[in-house]
Amino acid sequence: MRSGFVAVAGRPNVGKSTLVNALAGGKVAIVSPVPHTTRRRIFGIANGEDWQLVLVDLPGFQRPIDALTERMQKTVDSSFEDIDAVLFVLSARERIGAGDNFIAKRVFALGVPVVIALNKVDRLKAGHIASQMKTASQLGDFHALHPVSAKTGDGIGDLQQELVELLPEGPLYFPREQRTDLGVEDQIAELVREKALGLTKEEVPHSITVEVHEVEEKVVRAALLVETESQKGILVGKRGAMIREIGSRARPEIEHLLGRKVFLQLTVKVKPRWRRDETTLERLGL
Ligand SMILES: Nc1nc2c(ncn2[C@@H]2O[C@H](COP(=O)(O)OP(=O)(O)OP(=O)(O)O)[C@@H](O)[C@H]2O)c(=O)[nH]1
Ligand SMILES: [Mg+2]
Repeated sequence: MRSGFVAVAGRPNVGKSTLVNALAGGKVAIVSPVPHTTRRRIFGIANGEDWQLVLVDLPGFQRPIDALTERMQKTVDSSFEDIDAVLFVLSARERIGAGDNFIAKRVFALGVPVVIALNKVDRLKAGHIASQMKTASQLGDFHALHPVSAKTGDGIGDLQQELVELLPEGPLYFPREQRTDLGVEDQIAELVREKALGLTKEEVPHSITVEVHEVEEKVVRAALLVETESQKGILVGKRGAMIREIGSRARPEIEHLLGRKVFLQLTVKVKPRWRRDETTLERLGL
């Protein structure tokens, strides 16, 4: 039996969570077009006949600006301990530059194999992919470099196999049927947040957090917290249209997760400066 942990590092928005979902063979982490979507460490667990690969999805590397982002970056830093390999994710659609170099310095100094995934190669010209691969290969002494598309699944099988081959002998860390370490309430909170992120823009997505209050047989109650009255107005929408839309997008996925039909009751509350409030962040598990 081979098993182990692979930390997923990279700049915000390069597709780390999408890649973790693709490698884990199902949705464990939420995804959105907004950078800084992932706020906490989430395990995505993939199983084979004689292996278990635990992908450690992380927030993107960033310069902290408040208590929340400080905690996010600390999560990243502390997750590089006790891992067997790093999956360093780059976006083929962006210039590989200073941000990636900064991360490269960190991950190549860890003393574990680094596999580079050049993501988002879908619909890119072969010449462009080749030149991005060349730039990526200069980031450090990598173990392997895989051009992939987390979105279409292109190259994911090969990448998974590569990571599995790097795993040491080890035990089954999680039961085979478990795909993530996140509890059900946290998974529900994340799904609601994902739908809210997809429907808002500018500063609003960053000001949203979700608290699940109750998961009953037939009802799930959750609150979306924002920082200002005007953000609350946006999330509620005209005659409640926005919050209804968030609910109708989140409910099917929550039902899929729970394996039963539920009524999803969402409310919106203002909690000024929650991103700077350590007590609230602690309570939210961030
Ligand atoms: N075209 C294309 N888009 C992708 C691919 N992978 C991810 N995306 C998109 O890129 C955006 C960011 O994806 P995420 O998976 O949330 O990125 P992330 O690196 O986890 O972002 P943070 O958690 O904010 O650091 C989303 O809009 C995804 O749909 C890909 O292979 N191809
Ligand atoms: Mg993410």
